[in-house]
Amino acid sequence: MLLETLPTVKQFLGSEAIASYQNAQAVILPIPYEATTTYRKGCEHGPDAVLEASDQLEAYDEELQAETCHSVGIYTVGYVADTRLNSGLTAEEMLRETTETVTQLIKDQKFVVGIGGEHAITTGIVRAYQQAIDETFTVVQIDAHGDMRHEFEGSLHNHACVMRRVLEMGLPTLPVGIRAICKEEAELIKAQEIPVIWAREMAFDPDWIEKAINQIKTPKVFITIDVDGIDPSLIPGVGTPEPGGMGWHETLRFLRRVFETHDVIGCDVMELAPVVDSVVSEFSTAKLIYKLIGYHAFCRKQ
Ligand SMILES: [Mn+2]
Repeated sequence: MLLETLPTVKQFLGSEAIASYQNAQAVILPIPYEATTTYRKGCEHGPDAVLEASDQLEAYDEELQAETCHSVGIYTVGYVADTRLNSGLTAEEMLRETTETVTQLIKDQKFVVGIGGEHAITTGIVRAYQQAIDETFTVVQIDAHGDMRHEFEGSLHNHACVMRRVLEMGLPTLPVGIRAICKEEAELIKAQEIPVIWAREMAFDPDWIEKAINQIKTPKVFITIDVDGIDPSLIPGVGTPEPGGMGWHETLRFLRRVFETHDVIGCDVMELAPVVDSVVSEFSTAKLIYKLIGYHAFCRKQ
């Protein structure tokens, strides 16, 4: 798919986004895809809510002491895998459309942040990186759930299966913040010795961040964030909320350390499902995305 054919959207940071596609180092890719949500629906409206909320962000980042958007240039491309318009397409077709678009963005040397949309679509993003890069990379997953079921409710592309598909691609993973899995996933974690950073352990271990960083064995990393990994008191607008999630500052500190120690090739931030009459979830998600772009710009391993 050619980028020019994608529908135009509201820009991340609104009028603050001053870069053209050509000049932007960071590109936001909104993916309003929702097909298999099992509990609370609405994540296809996540990207729009984040873009709307991003208008309220401060351009200046007090931690990084910079106006990230002016240093980097951020451009938001049009929607891909939009189930609001193309509900007839299969999951495979949606994944293919996503892979094609991300492949183009990688070719144009953009730092991509995908905004979901359902977590299932991450497979399409990761696939693009695997095809473009000839070395292996670790997929760091922030999530409440394992998402490692072989299939769920008859679908291999259910959001509860996304990390199983990633494992099948032969990529190592580091699941972080996990606090809900089924027996099948528990057995898989044991059998494949997947280095899970459990939410219950991080709550009592002040050294969890460095322990987690040491578990990443490849120089390159892709970060996938299911916003339900963060505590629902901070981001209640998710499909399947789980208590006992990651705190705001520990999430940011962990992410910053990943950027400082590894080469982050791309990111996505998935599963935001807006809550009526509350903007806290989408604003926090917008801020998280701005932090990812800021850490990539100012903290990355050279
Ligand atoms: Mn997930």
